[in-house]
Amino acid sequence: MTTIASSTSALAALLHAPLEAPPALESLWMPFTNNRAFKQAPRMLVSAKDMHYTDADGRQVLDGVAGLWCVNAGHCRTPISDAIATAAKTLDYAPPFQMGHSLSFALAERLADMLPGDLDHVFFTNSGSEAVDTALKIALAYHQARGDAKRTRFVGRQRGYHGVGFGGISVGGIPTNAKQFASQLLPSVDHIAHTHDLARNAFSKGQPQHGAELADDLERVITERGGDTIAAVIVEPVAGSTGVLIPPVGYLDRLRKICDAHGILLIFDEVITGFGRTGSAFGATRFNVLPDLICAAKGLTNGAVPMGAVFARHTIYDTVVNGAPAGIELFHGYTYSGHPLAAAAGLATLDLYEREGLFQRAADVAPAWERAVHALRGRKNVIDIRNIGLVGAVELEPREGKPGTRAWDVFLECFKRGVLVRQTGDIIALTPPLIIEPSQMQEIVGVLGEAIDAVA
Ligand code: PXG
Repeated sequence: MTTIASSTSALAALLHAPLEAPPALESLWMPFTNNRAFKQAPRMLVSAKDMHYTDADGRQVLDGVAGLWCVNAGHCRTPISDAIATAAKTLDYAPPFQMGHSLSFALAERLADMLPGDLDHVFFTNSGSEAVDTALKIALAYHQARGDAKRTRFVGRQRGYHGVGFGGISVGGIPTNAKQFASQLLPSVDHIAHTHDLARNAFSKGQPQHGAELADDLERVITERGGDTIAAVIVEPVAGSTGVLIPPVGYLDRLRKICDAHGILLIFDEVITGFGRTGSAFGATRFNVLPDLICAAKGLTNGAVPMGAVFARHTIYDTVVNGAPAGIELFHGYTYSGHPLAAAAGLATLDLYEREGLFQRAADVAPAWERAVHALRGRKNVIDIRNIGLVGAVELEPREGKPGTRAWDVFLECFKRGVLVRQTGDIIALTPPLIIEPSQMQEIVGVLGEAIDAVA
């Protein structure tokens, strides 16, 4: 039976449906989820405010992961909700092709003002995955516009996550994400070594000391393929999804230098590192390395409306757009590029970040965060702890023959005890909203410690 939930009260009733009368779960095909297990034992959220979710049992759950690395200013912030409501009532939708509206232009200008160096043009998408595929296309278009069309290859990195488009899974370095689709990946992609090195860097605080030389793996690909065939290298400044891999001191600078020496564009995928996560506006500003293109999403709208973006250096826009013959310069775009609700959310979000000084706040509380997460050192099965800005990760010894199951059980234990964390492999990732209080850091780490102890 289908219930049409369209009135505000019907929507509210659905959201708050107690577990005794849950909606039927079968029809929804859930993303990146074990559907069968979830539908046997669902974990349903009904509302959120600031640092907490409320679940279907009415329990308060402390959000240790900012939703999914996106709710940087905390949940249901009134200025953002109000901005979205105003846009929805004033300009619900405007076509982005050959038409404009002031919100998307204003947001682009605002972003250009806060971006480092000459990154000063913004192309809007609706997700991080779309931002990645857009950046790859812009890289190809740029070289073509320069009359260097033989630069068609891309280089990604092992353990990179760049979303789920065909471009993103091709440059990404997660074999399980590509396996089902291996027959149709992009044809000209190489991967350089990742930087995770527990033998040398276990329990590093902030950037690990060892591993700058791993950037030289790019030289291997250049020797093999020819530097003049490579369009772009794409990396996350801090790899998030594969378990918080923090760049060794000097690594990103070295990557930049090698790219410069060979005319290769450097793309930073900042979908998680953007908007304050590392204690600075972007990873590029935190690590003081200027990429040619930045992919963003998540914190751009505080997660409240889907939106992604690519930020481009001046010369890239200038070459592709001003160098083109009259007519459309880039054959790319989305029906919802710069959607009014998303742009309104973005403007309100950037205001809130600025008004509350949240990027600086993340930097200010980072030492307390570091102390809190590293206090878990010495617990059973903990083989590494690492942190940067308001990101933390606790890596566990995998169970023999059952990788990932130990951290999964820890995730479940934490949720049972009222804290939401994120599991990836045998790593627990922590990325709380930037408004977190010291007592809440203690609560997250305390519960995580109990959960680790409770799980064999
Ligand atoms: N790039 C990076 C670096 C990401 O982290 C994407 C691209 C794709 O964004 P969209 O909006 O298309 O999902 C992401 C997404 C996790 C987790 O648990 C992280 C992401 C998505 C799902 C789970 O770490 N990041």
